[in-house]
Amino acid sequence: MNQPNPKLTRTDAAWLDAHWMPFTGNREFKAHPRMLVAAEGAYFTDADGRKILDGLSGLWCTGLGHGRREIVEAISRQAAMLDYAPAFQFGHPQSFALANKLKELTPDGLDHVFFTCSGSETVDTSLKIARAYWRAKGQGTKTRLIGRERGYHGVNFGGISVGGIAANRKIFGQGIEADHLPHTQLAVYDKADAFTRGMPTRRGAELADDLLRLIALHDASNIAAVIVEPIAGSAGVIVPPAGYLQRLREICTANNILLIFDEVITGFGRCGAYTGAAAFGVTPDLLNCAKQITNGTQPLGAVMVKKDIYDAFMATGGPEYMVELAHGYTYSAHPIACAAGVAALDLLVQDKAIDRVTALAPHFENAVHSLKAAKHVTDIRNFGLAAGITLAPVPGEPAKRPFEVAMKCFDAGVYVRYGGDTIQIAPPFIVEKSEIDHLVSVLGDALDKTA
Ligand code: PXG
Ligand code: PLP
Repeated sequence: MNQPNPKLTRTDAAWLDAHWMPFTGNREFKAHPRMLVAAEGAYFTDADGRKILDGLSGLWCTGLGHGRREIVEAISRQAAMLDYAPAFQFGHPQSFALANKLKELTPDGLDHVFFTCSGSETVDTSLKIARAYWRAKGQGTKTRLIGRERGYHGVNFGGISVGGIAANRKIFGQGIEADHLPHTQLAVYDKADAFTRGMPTRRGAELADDLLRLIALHDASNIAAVIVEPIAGSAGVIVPPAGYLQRLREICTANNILLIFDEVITGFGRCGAYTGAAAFGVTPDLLNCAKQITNGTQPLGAVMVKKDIYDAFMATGGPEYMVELAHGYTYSAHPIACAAGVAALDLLVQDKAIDRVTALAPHFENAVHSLKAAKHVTDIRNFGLAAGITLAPVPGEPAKRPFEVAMKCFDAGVYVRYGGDTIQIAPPFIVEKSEIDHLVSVLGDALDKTA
């Protein structure tokens, strides 16, 4: 394995302060740096040479494990062959190969792919396409966007407007015109729904009917799209109640409203299917993905749209030399990112990763639900290889306990993610049952040792 450059592993405060780190307690981190210097398979290596089990697949993006040779080689070959090509008005073969691969692996009908460089850009791109689509169809009043409480749609202005995590919205001023469906974290409404395994079946589909209230309030002639994550990931793995997504689909179709699935986390394996759409049997009009496409090795996202949407732009775009959609990024369909995507999706298929997630899911479910009796735990939700564990809050400091638990896990050689009042786990698809057991046992100890 490559050795880290000791000159770059300085941890003195003056050196660390130059980087304002994202979604990080900078003061805490810089006092107690957790420096990762290498990774292979299901493990990181930290600056002290310790092996750390990767319990969240990076940030939900490295399901095939780290350092996969085929992806590394594809990246290096592409960097040597064509490091960059202008994204506007020119093409290169990798983007077309990747678009066709995405089309193959996702539900029928999502036939056209617009590339971006992240999940957040993907979300804002999808919202812009939705508005522009209605305009192209002569229905330019359809501009309002409907998200959902507890939804995470990245951090750009469109994404935080439809997003439903209060802390990510409140400090940034007013966003674009949006409204929100109620969240589907059932145990928050009724404790009897805590510790539901997999998809809730007792109730919850009726929460989709709130869309009818929003339509009555704003009128469908003013609404462009509804955007939801099939499973809300960041908010703590909130699994859709049985029938809920079907109901949203029916109401959107009946009222001429586009349905966007934000599959940045659920796409390409996490649910034991290539998409959440496939796992739950509901096809959206636009499907957003990112993260797992490249196995986390290169920043890349994609909006997939139905033929009717693409065709509407082609039909109304004016003379053929004219741009049909005034949107795109310098790095849209970056050749190295696309090469990584092609290699990673090939591996996903070759590894039979979907079968592996499906086979591991029952073991994972039993393991995480064994924490029901652990200290502080008030709810556990799971699906595929993802789980969210809600902890009783320290009064006034809901994020404190999850932080402390995650740090204790890290000290014990296991990385789990904490956000709000939850701990999230999402091990790589290549994980062994014994590693799942180890992860859960370390987490259980950390919970017990936390005040
Ligand atoms: N949509 C969804 C559904 C996401 O989960 C984004 C958009 C934004 O993607 P980018 O690439 O701009 O970060 C996400 C990202 C966590 C966690 O710990 C989740 C995300 C990112 C980082 C951490 O839950 N989701
Ligand atoms: N800001 C300026 C001044 C630019 O010139 C550009 C792109 O040319 C951007 C922002 C957008 O950058 P990107 O295309 O990487 O999103």
